[in-house]
Amino acid sequence: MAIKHPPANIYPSGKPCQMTLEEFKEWLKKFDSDCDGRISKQELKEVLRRTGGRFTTWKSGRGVRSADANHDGFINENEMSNLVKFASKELGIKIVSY
Ligand SMILES: [Ca+2]
Ligand SMILES: [Ca+2]
Repeated sequence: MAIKHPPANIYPSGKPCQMTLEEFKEWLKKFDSDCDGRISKQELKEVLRRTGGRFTTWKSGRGVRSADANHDGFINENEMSNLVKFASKELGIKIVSY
């Protein structure tokens, strides 16, 4: 398994992160390995693998499906905010607004 990206800065203190929605979007973009501006199911799977390693394809598929408002199979920038609920539940990331 080739590591293509520099390690994403997740859980820097070993605790679930707090980030704003803007930071969350920036963070997600680190996982956009084909740089098309959207997060595919495959890319979301990588997010899950990096954050916990114990998450399944099924869960990543579910994350994409629940956030994918226009049902094209990808999370675009507008739809990323729909991932917030998924992120807080499955990834332990707290999205704060300030
Ligand atoms: Ca992508
Ligand atoms: Ca979509």
